[in-house]
Amino acid sequence: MELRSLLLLGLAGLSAGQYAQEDIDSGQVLLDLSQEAYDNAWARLENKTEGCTQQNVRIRKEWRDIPGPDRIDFVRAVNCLMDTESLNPDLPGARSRFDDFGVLHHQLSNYVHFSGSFLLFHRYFVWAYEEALRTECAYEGPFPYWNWGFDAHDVESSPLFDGSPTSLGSNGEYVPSGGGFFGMPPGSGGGCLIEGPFSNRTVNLGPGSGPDPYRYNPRCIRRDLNTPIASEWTTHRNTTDVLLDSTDVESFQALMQGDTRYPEAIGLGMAIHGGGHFAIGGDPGGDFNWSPLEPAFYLHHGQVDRLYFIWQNLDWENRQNISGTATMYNRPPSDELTLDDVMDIAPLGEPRTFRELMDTIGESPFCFLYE
Ligand SMILES: [Cu+2]
Repeated sequence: MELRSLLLLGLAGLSAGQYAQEDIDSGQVLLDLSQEAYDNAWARLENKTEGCTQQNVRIRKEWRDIPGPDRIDFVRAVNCLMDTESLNPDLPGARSRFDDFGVLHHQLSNYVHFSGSFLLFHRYFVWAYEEALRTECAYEGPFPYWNWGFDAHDVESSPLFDGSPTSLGSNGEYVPSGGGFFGMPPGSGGGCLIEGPFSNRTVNLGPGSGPDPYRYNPRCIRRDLNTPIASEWTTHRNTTDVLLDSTDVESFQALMQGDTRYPEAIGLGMAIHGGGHFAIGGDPGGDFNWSPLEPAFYLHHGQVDRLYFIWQNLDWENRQNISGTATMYNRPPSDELTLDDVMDIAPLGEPRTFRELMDTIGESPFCFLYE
């Protein structure tokens, strides 16, 4: 039987065994599942004439599928956000609208990771960043994500990090004995960005290990690209297995984050979510609280949200739930979140219920698809 017909057969019963390992490893199965999810979501927009429609829906794209001029304009818009006044005038280190995203992430870190809000908080957070780029800095191109598997065996050559004008800047300068997070091999950088976009910018807040997190602490952006981590945790196989092995949102978010409270996630180490973060590494990219101050954060979490989009839209009727409590690892213990609970991201956006955030084409507030 052909792959296509296998795909059309009961998606609820997907398992890795239905696919040839070489097609999983090459990224072909991931692309096929992505197309299937896109088609399903597109069909849900059929006959809609108001709100989010096939005419006005935005399509998010992989960085290398975005034309050079749009990539350059995206970098311009991020720089613009870094030059736009902060909404937190009372915090000495928050110098810009770009910094505000780091501040909110820092404030919520212990509630939006390894908790019931992980997927939807980050969906809303990345969208609010996209909105800021569009409304305050006139970005009009597609919003990008990073499909890690393309670069997992050579992150240094990634079009995201090759240092060209159409990248997000280069690796950091090599610093011997830098890196080595959690016993993993060190990265190939560790110092300040050498060249390209953002190599002239400063990080204003953090690091997480510092005394007062909101003090003004200007320093260069450091990056520590790490191919050993990427090739272990963010390959096409790693990514596709999460999609194929997750039967409900509880297992999906556990496998995505390597949540060791779940037997099936033990052995996944930092998993694809942590793997993408530490494949970039450095300061602030490798900082649990302040990672959004690294411009590549939003492309990494774009891919996290894309996988959530794919997984949801492969079986939309059954995949609109949340699972988990309001605190990280449920420490301290807190109530199970419900769809009627509110995600507050002030001052970056309106309070929204988790129910409103469930559908990327649900139109209040979202209207986007991933190709
Ligand atoms: Cu986060």
